Amino acid sequence: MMRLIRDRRGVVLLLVLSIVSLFTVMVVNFSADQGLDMELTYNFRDSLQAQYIARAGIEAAVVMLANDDQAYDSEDEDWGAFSDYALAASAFLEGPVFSGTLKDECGKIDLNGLIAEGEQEFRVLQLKRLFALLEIEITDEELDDLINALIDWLDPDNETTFGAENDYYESLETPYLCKNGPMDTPEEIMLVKGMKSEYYYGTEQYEGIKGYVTVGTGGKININTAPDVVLMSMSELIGQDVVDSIKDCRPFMQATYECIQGIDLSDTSGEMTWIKNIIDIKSSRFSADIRGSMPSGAQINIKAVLERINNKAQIVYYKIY
Ligand SMILES: [Ca+2]
Ligand SMILES: [Ca+2]
Repeated sequence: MMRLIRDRRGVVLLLVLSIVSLFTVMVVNFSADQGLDMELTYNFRDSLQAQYIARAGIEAAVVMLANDDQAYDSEDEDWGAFSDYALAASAFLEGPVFSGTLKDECGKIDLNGLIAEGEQEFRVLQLKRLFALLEIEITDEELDDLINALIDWLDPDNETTFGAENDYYESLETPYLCKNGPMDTPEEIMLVKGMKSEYYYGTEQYEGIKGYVTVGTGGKININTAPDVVLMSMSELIGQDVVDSIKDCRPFMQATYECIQGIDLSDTSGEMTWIKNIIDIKSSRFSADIRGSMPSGAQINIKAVLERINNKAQIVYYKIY
């Protein structure tokens, strides 16, 4: 127990050090120049400071991931309790606060995987099952058309049989080019022919795919963090009983799955080989959603996607909102 407490203190200290170094850079002194509206200056200063403190929170997440045990990734690790550590670390800042969450992206379906060689058949079925599990209101024909258009959006060529390529996108009222490459963010799917915002964001009747899809993970699914519907989307053979068994076995600290009941992973069928190939216990991409707040009430949010390769974590992109 003492060991645990000391370890936790270590994490908090690590976060504090990483943010203080950034935070000190931002204590800009605005001199009260004649004719300057002081209130406006203070507002500007506060929102700038809030932005820096949010950015410092992102840096703290980067440091946390770099120091994490990379043999496996599970929400029972320190990064899964990022929000608690963020609050503890903020206590050292005497005024400014950063708060937010650090979440795994590798428990989601990588949309770019749809054109993975040799796996397309399984990945198309996986996406179809996701729509069905979420009970999204779309006909089989509409879903086929959407997936064909998505494949064309991703594949490098400009030829199509059932989907949509440049000819279609250039004919739109506001024309744009077909991507013909991997998507940079999952929201990009909104540009694809046949996609509707309710499929992504959901409605009052059903949940959209937003929380279950991602890009850039390489297509593996971390079964330590994957939500129920993502686990079930992998195969018809994975029902609620298998999902419950997987959750009972968590955390998987090694890539051995004997603990899972309800499916026979020693089976050599194509379906089971696909499942064995897609499941993983590690993550390489995470998303941090951090808010920086100043005592004056000024607040800035930053959402960042972080990538970790070997012992290095870095920001892939971030947006301020
Ligand atoms: Ca880990
Ligand atoms: Ca194409």
